[in-house]
Amino acid sequence: MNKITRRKLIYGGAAVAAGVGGLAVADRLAKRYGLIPPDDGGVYGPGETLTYACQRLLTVHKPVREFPRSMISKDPFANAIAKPSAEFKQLEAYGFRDWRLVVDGTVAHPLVLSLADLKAMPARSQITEVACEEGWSYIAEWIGTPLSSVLREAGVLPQTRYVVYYASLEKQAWESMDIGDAMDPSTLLTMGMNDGDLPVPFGGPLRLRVPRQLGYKSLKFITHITATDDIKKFGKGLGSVDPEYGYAWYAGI
Ligand SMILES: Nc1nc2c(c(=O)[nH]1)N[C@H]1C(S)=C(S)[C@@H](COP(=O)(O)O)O[C@H]1N2
Ligand SMILES: [Mo]
Repeated sequence: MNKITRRKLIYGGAAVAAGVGGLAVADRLAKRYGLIPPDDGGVYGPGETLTYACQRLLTVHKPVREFPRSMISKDPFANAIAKPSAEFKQLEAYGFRDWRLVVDGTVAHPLVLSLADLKAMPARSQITEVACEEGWSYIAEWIGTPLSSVLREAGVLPQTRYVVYYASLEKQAWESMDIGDAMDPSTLLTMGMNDGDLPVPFGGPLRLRVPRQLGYKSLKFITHITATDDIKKFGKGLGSVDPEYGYAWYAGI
């Protein structure tokens, strides 16, 4: 039988059944500090609340782990992607000239940005690790602009609690993070990797790198970012599809 992976579960539509006992202490701690993740409710809820609350309490001021240039992986592994759509191939054929990123939701000025617009924003590069929940990882340099600079440019409103991001050019996928992670300087909208343009297999033209969490939060082919005060309005209200399959919404590393 084939190994069951997160990818097969999430993109293959299989159901998962499991039971986890209640962790009442975590629940009390989390409630006291207001650290309830959107996937608090289900069978994994108490565990997810414990993870999120502990990470938040212990690592809130800890910067992301960065690596020396000498540790950049010689042969980074690009995980399989679905067949790009005809729309994507068309955009690629024109060097992504007509590609756009939409930024909307709880912002004062919704934005429609081209790659040139994004490249004109404050640049940052960092050497961080992509760690897949399946156990492998690699280190690369990522070049882009902090998500925070785009959110500030859009005039993100004070009621914003989460940022939802969508990939649509390869498969329909979405993820979200809390406003704290969204404003963290390590959360980058990347257009470059290891001194070149971000290659398509690694998510080019635009990938959201979330190096403080597992690889699955770093969605490739980002086309839409929505700020929100109410994560329950999205999908099944769990913050992403991950919790529907038993994977944490907050996947801190
Ligand atoms: N659009 C899109 N983004 C994605 C995925 C995907 O299949 N499609 N896979 C995720 C998973 S599970 C991991 S571990 C990382 C892998 O990143 P890599 O291909 O650079 O190794 O990308 C994430 N982002
Ligand atoms: Mo992964």
